[in-house]
Amino acid sequence: MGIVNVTPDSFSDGGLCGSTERAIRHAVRLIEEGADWLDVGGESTRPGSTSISVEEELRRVIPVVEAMAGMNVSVSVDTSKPEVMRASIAAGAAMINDVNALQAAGALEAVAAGGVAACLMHMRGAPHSMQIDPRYDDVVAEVKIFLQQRLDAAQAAGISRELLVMDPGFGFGKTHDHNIQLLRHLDRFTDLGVPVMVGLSRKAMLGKITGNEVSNRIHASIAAALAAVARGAAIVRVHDVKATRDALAVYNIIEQRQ
Ligand code: YH5
Repeated sequence: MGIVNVTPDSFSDGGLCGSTERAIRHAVRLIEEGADWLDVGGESTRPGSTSISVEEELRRVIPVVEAMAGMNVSVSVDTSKPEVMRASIAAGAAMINDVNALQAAGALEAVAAGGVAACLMHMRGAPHSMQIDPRYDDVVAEVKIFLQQRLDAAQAAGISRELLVMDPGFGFGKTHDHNIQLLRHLDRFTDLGVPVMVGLSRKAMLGKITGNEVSNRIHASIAAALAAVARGAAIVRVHDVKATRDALAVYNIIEQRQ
């Protein structure tokens, strides 16, 4: 799954024409690199970030989702807002990727009514404060219980289990050690019976290990993606689609999986 961020162009007048065009060009490139899915997001959920309005998020995301219709890719939309979920589904999205695991009022209903897939991610706290001293007794067990509860809630709301994906949420309210524990023990999530997705690409934990800035984390990201797939991850959400595909092609042949 290739990442398509739609955030305002800091070089232009703050209008969205430039950033829409840039996002669409980037999406086309990721399709050419072999992405099966594109994850389109208009709101930054990086640590410390603050939220944007529904109207602003719709203005950023919907033109890009519409442009992807008819291209050879499935579209996921990274949002926590039910209004954005509904509009994205109407525009052709096949999955809602929610870092808030459909906990907003009306979110479960929006996905259920749309009949699309959903990725439920674990986050402790909210983006503006989640990295302030996160604590767990047993991070793997606690994240797993949360995801189990959200899967049950989604099913109870009428979303078929076949349409659900889960994600432990690397970097979302976790220390470096929590992130390492989650990746090391990722195989413990597979018995919940839904595909596991991971987002490790270019994240701070890779910077901490290698000492590299975000612009130079591609090799570390590949290593993390392979480690996740080796432990049962079915979907890897990445910036560098071609490099990840090449690495997985080699890995999968060795593991006799293709
Ligand atoms: C995720 O893990 N992450 S947005 C900080 C970085 C690099 C990347 C430079 N949406 C996930 O990608 N959805 C995001 O440091 C996500 N899983 C799912 N399902 C954060 C992001 C990033 C943040």
